[in-house]
Amino acid sequence: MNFNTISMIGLGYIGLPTAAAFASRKVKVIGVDVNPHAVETINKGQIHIVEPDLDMVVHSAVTEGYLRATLTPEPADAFLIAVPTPFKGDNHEPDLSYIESAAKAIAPVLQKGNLVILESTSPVGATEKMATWLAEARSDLTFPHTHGEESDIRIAHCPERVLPGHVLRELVNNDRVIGGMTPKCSHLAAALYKTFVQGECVITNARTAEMCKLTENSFRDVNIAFANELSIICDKLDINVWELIGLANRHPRVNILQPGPGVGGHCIAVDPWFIVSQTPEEAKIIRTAREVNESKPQWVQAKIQSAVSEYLSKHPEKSASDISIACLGLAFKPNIDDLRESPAVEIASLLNATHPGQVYAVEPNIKALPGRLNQIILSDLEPAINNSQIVVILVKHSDFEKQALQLSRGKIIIDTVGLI
Ligand code: SAJ
Repeated sequence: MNFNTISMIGLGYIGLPTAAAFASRKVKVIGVDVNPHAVETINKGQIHIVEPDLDMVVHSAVTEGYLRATLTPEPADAFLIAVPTPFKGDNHEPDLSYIESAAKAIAPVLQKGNLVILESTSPVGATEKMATWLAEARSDLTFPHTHGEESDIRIAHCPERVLPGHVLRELVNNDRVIGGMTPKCSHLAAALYKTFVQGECVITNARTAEMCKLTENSFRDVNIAFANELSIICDKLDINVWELIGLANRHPRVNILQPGPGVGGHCIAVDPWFIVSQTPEEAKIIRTAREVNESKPQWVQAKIQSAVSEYLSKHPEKSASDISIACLGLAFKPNIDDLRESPAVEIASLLNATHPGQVYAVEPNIKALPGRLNQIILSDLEPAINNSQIVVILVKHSDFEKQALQLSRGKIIIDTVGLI
């Protein structure tokens, strides 16, 4: 089948680069988003998110007429859905309402022969659920969950697996897992991705593809939890964890990740819970890893509190309100502006609520602080460190690497990322 026009539903961190990748191969792409600001910005050939080189690719796709954004779905040969799947409630249950809304929005324009692909990270069974929502809205069409290979509409789950900051390169080069609801669905979806994917398009079924994405992020979470637990153990035993990991990693079959202030972002800090919420009795290591990583910010806060006490014991004439703290970095990982689920923001927020003295935050990639850091001053590196007695390094931004150590001489330093 020829894909003359494809429609991307959701023009965020994944949807927009994917739409641009298709458009750069001269496929007509209709991008759909509920956010009018995103639609307007894209139609001007600009972007509303931060991702290296994406601005150039979107600009040429729009000016050459291959990419257009709109608020309402229009007919196309294939629909790709890349909307958020956060969790709801206290039990970390996945919230599929964005997928449901997307399915209901495209249902009126679906035509016999169309392919629908779910790219959003999803709990196992979400693709089948999406098929039932589409079928409910279009009783005149047949779908794979009831009509198998004979269905009018083909459906597949093809999870995105790209690393923020390297999205354009990884979209093209990474292997792609293609989970069709039937083999024909898989083959059609693989043919579509071959438009721009140079990695291998590996075919499986929808449930395995859903679990594969959750497995990848849980694997990373478990491994980071191991490093974070080691850092707490080493702190207690007075061992430098960075040196220890460097030494252990010289073993040919050991490859320990890096400890940090916790795990952030909208993927690794979220996706493992989808496995835990579906199989709570069985997912023991995955749950514990989440708990270890989620508790790391409180551990860092306790370290800061001990540093305050240590300072006060040496300066009995002072009180905690005389002590200023500089927090270096707020983003969820180095050299990006994204604060979502950031452990650094959580630590700053704990200080905002509890520390009576001044707290400074240094985050070169943002222009304003989130509202919940209302007592904190956003500052440049040098004045923040000069004005503080305690320096807490929360993100390994390359901007900090040159100066942080020199400026921090004589201060109490809490280095959660091994910068120094
Ligand atoms: N982190 C550590 N120590 C490490 C590595 C990372 O503490 O050794 C922390 C980071 O600082 C950050 C968090 O983990 O707070 C997550 O960062 P990351 O770079 O590991 O991953 P993300 O969230 O940017 O992207 C992940 C990727 N998944 C995997 O590497 C298995 C990416 O390929 C996925 O596409 C993405 O999640 C997603 O969208 O699901």
